[in-house]
Formats: sequence, structure tokens, C-alpha cells
Amino acid sequence: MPKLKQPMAKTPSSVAAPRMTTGEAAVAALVAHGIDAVYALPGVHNDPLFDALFKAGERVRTVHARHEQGAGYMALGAALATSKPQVYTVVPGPGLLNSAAALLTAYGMNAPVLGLIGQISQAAIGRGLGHLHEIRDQAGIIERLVDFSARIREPGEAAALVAEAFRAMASGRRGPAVLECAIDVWGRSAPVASLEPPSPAQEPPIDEDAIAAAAKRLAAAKRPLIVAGGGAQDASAEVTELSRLLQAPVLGYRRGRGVLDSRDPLSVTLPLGRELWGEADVVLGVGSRLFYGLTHWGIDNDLAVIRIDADPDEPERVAKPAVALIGDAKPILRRLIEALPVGKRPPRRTEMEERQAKTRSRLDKLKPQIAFLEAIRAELPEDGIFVDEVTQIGFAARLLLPVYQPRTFLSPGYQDNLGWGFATALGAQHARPDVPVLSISGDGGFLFTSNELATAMRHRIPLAAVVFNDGAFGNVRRIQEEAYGNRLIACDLANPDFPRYAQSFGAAAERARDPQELRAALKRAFKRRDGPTLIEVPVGPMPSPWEFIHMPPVRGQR
Ligand SMILES: Cc1ncc(C[n+]2csc(CCOP(=O)(O)OP(=O)(O)O)c2C)c(N)n1
Ligand SMILES: [Mg+2]
Repeated sequence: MPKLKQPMAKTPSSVAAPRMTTGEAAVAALVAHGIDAVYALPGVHNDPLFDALFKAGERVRTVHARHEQGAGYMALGAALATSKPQVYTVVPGPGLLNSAAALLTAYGMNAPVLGLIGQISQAAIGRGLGHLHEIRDQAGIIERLVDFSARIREPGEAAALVAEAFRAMASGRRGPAVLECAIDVWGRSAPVASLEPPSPAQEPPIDEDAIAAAAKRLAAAKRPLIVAGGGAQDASAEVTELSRLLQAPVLGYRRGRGVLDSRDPLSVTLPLGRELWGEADVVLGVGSRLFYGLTHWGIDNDLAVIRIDADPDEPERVAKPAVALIGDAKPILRRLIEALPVGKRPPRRTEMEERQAKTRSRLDKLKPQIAFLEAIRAELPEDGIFVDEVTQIGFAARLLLPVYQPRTFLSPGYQDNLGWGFATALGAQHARPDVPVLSISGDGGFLFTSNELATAMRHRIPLAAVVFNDGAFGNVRRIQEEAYGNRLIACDLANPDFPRYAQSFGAAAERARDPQELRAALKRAFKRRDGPTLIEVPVGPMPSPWEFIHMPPVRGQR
């Protein structure tokens, strides 16, 4: 979040305040909050906003996408890759709805994405006259999608509402926010008295009694387990330190991958994480819903659960925890480490290495996926960002791809929305031009946003996109084969020639027929820094990963 500046004295009304349009005031406020890019798709409702973006020049790069979902996902990818708030803007009605899956995903992932959404003229809102892009109760629709939303009604409100939105995105459970503004308000100008200075979100004070209680339980725990979620991504150093102190394994699946380096034998994913859950006497959840543990694997009286969560409502959703610590994971973990009595625990390295090897031999069932993941890992640098998709290689990556650093494994969380990957990866790459970004997709998911190849070309975004082409919604197809007597429906796909398709946009493209060819192609792709590369990998059906993901209870009422 932006650094706290000293509160500025309000400009006395006698001093001539500069005249600004609402759009100019909003853009100035974005700049004050550290925004240097806006992902966008323009239209008449937002023209004065775009004019303000034009006038902002180099300070704010306007990155236009080819569909509003692309703009939304790019902002999401940029937010996930940087941990900083990001902004997108689209027209009302269809523009808003086109971006809604990205907003929904941002909500599920607690990602700070601010949508600036147009509106019909202020006086016409709610009258149903049939204005361009009119939608019934747009504000009500938005309210269901995000926790903070408001309408800017005049130039003087813009800066304060932008500041409020940034505060809301960073307070409690992080997440997206939306500001609407009517077509006739963006361009209206008035003296704008003062720019609201950024102010950091208020962190709740750390509950020292809860720290003491958690430290006591963890110190006494014989088989502690830490479960890291998306909320632990910015507390990697603290989780790592605590894991070493306690010799506690750290389970990360999907959003928690990379919090503890996969090379540490205490770093686990599924299915070993479930085994450890079954044995644990204390589980410490850090920024995680503990969804699989609490709702699938089971709880009982022999398990004490400690929760660290930014959202005060989260810890008790499924079952009241033994201890709840509310706030940002990083400072809370720091306090917890200080409060832990010093004492050395016997190292678990040998035990964990053996168990990791045993789990790995079970996972060898996924050999075809593993071979491709090994090729990817061999070429993607340690700090390179892998963007996951709802595809066979993605499911396996969540279990098996070694991840070395936080925020280098972007996975869509519980929405698991097919088609998010390519455009999200473009946003990640745009916001982090210093590291290579790799997007994987199936042939099904890729065509959701493959039109954004045009965006990658236009804005020279050097993304490497690998498309695993099995000619099917393969996951759906396999379920129909196995569970529905091979009654195949709506799962076989007609595809373009992917390399030629990408080349028609001007992108570099090639076909890799096996893991070795994929490695060579990735090497070439990562060298190219002036535009995208598509690599198609033709594949056949792959073994099912689901027995390692949807697993039965290990404790409680089995
Ligand atoms: C938005 C959305 N729509 C539909 C689905 C259901 N779904 C899950 S996997 C899948 C097929 C994926 O096909 P593809 O991208 O080719 O990957 P493959 O399984 O073939 O590797 C579908 C349709 C979903 N997860 N999200
Ligand atoms: Mg497929």
C-alpha cells in the first residue's frame, strides 16, 4: 500500500482551487495512490476519464484489452503478481457484465482490484428509459460482487471516494472495489479543493492474550501443521521461520504454494498434507479458509485449530477455533515467533524426506503431466511466474510443480474458472516485466481469452503461453467416460491451428511434441522480450488427478 503521507492542510477556500473534471480528479487520486497502469476498454460513457488518462501521459499507462473480461483479468493478474492494488475501467451494462467473472475471481482471491465503471446520465439512472448500456440496478449488481462500492456524483467527490476505495481494498479481508460514475459526471468540472492523501488501512491491534494462548499451544504441540493460504503470500519469511522453529510441515495447495519453498522437506501439498492433517494435534491456519481440512478431512477433539486471518468472520465459519488472531499475517506471525518459548525440536528432515518420496511415488501415476511440468520447471527461472489454469497440467501443477518463491504460482482459487489464465498472465507480465511469466492452458480454456493475443502484440507483452491441446474439454470428457457410461456430450472441440492462429496476430509460435521440445521452445520464448510466444503441445488423454484432490475424511466422523 502507498506510504502514509502527512495529512495535507485543506486548501482554504479563498485560495483558488484548481478546476478539474471528475475524470481528472479521479486520475490524480489514482496517481497519488501509486497507480501507474489502468487496464481498460473505452466507450462513450467514460470518454472524459480516458481524456484525463491521456493528459496523465507517462504517469499512467492505459492498456486497452479486446474484451472487458481481458481488462478485468489483466488487473487481477497485475494485483496477484505485485500484491498491490490495480485498476481497470469499462463501460456500464455489458462492459460491467463482461468483466464480472474477473471481479468474482478477485473477490474469491481477496485481490485488490478497483473497477471504474461507467453509468448512464445521473438523472436517468433507475428510470428504465433505454439509454445506451442501461442495466437495471447496476449499483445493486455491483454490491453483490464486491464489499465496497460507491458512485462518484461530482468532481469534488472523486478523490475522497478513490481514497476510500483503496482503504477498503486493504482493510480486513482484502478484495476488489468498484466506483461508478455517470456519463455526464466524468466530464463535469469544478474547483477541486484538495486531493485526499493516501492513508493506510487501520490494522486491528494484536490480541496479546490470543498470542500467548497460541504460543502455548504451539509450544506444547507434538505434531503441529501449518496451512498456508493466499493470505500468507506476503508472510513467507515468517512462515518459514515458524516452520523451522516448530519443525512443522507447511501445507500449501493452490493459493498457498510458494509460501514455503518446495525444496524444504517440510513444504507439502496434497495428498501428504491430508495425511499430516490426520495426525496433527495443532493446526495453524495462516490466511487460509482451511476448506479441505475443515469440510473434507474432518476435525475432532484431539485437534486444536489456531487461525490467523484478516477477516474477523472467517475463523468461525465452519467451527470455532481454539484461538483466533485477526489481522495481517506478517506482524501477527512475527509476534507469535517472539512469544514462542525457545527450545529445540528434533529435526524432521529424514522423516519428511521419506514421506515426500513415498507420496511422490504415488503421484507417479500422473507421469504424462509430470514430464511436462519437469520441462517447465527446468526452464522457468526461480522467480518466474507460473499462471495456472483449469486443465490437466494445471491440476497436476498444484500438486507437483516445485514453487520456490511467494507470488510465483498464481492459481484461481475456489472459483476455478476456466479461461482466466491467459489474460491474467498477461496482466502479471505487464506488471512484472522484470521476470518471465508462463501461462498454461488447455485448448478449451485458452480460447476464452485468446483474442488478447492482440493485446499482447499491441502492448508488446512478452508472455509465454503454452496450450495443451487434446481436442476436448478433457476433464469433462474423462468424467463422462468414467462416470456416465461414455455418453459423451458437449466435450469434443474443433480447434484452430494454434501456431498459425497466433502467427496471424504477429506473435511468435511453435508446436512442441514432447517435453524435450517444450523445453527448447520455452528457452526460445523466455529470450524473446518484445512480444508473446504461443507454444502448442498436442497431447492425448491424461490420467485423472482427482483421487489426490478430493479425498475422504481422515479424522472425526469418518
Ligand atoms: C468458467 C467455467 N466454465 C466451465 C467450467 C467447467 N470445466 C472444468 S474443466 C473444463 C474443461 C477444460 O478443458 P481444457 O481447457 O481443454 O482442459 P483439459 O481438461 O482438456 O486439459 C470445463 C468445461 C469451469 N471450471 N469454469
Ligand atoms: Mg483440452
